[in-house]
Amino acid sequence: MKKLLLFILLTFCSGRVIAQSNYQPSPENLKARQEFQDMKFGMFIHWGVYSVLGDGEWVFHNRKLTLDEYNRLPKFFNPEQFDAKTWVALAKASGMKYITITSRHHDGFAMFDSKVSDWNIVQRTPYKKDPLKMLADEAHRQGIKLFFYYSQLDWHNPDYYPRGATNWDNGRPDHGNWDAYLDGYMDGQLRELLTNYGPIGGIWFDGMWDKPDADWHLAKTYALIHQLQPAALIIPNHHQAPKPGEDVQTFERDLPGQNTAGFNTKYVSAQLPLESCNTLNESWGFTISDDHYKSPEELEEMLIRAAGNNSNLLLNIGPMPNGEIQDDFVIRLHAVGEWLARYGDSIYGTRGGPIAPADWGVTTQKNDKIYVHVLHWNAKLLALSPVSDSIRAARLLTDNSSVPFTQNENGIVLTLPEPSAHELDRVVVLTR
Ligand code: FHN
Repeated sequence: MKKLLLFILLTFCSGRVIAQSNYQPSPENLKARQEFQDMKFGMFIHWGVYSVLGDGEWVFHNRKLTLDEYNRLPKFFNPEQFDAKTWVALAKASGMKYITITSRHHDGFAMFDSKVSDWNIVQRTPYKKDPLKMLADEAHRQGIKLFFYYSQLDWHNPDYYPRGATNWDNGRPDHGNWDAYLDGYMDGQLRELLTNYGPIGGIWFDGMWDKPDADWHLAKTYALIHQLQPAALIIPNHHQAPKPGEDVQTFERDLPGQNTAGFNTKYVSAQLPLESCNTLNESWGFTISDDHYKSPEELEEMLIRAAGNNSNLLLNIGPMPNGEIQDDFVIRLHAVGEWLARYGDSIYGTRGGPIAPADWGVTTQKNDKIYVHVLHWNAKLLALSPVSDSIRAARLLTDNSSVPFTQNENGIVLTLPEPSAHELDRVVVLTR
């Protein structure tokens, strides 16, 4: 009897692993991918106990702190001003349709109520509450999707061993149980995130690049996620071409295929939804001295160019240790939200357009419309490469006024109106 049970168990488990390597996304998952692409704009939030030091999320590593030193930090982390309602409302007012928040970063500190270890906000901080639960409830209430960032890299857990490229001597022993780290600790926490917070958008992984050659038990972890929530999307920031079981390809500080950051792959999936993440200033986690804020126009152009490259934009802010989001972020995000209230039709629900992105601008498309986003073009005439459909009308998005055009086998020529004062993006809507 025992043997039979073991046989059934092994067949079931190995079947799951094989099923993941021949991954066929479920209908719910395919629907979620479409919805993900339609959303176009998300809020990335890096928030952890490191914010107390105001020096970014890598401070543990960058200052080569010891475990004993870093263990003191949670005691100072008491974000009494945190208000989930305000955060979600800000995302909405900014025109963002989803939020991706760090459930834990490379310091391994769980910003949620985890029973897997006591290295978490409920047990180690005076705050004692679970902000991710409050955020998840509020996101469900306000109708915004919530994704959890999860760092596979861990600078705190001794079982993250052998250690990777970012290793330093912080007082951990020179031994550890890698399998226990992955199967017990990490999968245990993922199970918590996928069962205690209602339906979530997905898991955004980061940190595999620390040990690119290690066996990360991906098939097992990915199968667990898809089994617990079939619609949850797996979004890995491993900087490589997508692997079986992954649902979205993400790029860090780069548009798809443009490896200006130096660590992204140039491979762009033709099947998976695409996402590009970037920062509002230059930092991910709260950095007190970073005032290099991008202007609303720069942020809008980033979003427009992402959409023109068939990608979402996930724009990051790093809240303060008291739980507030600084005004410098709020003001700029509101401005982007106002721009989207006017121009959102040319962004939401679109896919990359039929004309290749160029310095002058990009195109997006939805149903019978092609949106020509003219960003940098001073001349009256703009020549576009040929498209397969014949164009019936060309109008300005903002006032519906007609835009003169000609079309032949060599392409389309638009006679552009003068931009109105401070207009970043002249959007010409072509109807086919
Ligand atoms: O090391 C992290 C970094 O802190 C931040 O989380 C970014 C976000 O994409 N990802 C990592 C670097 O690839």
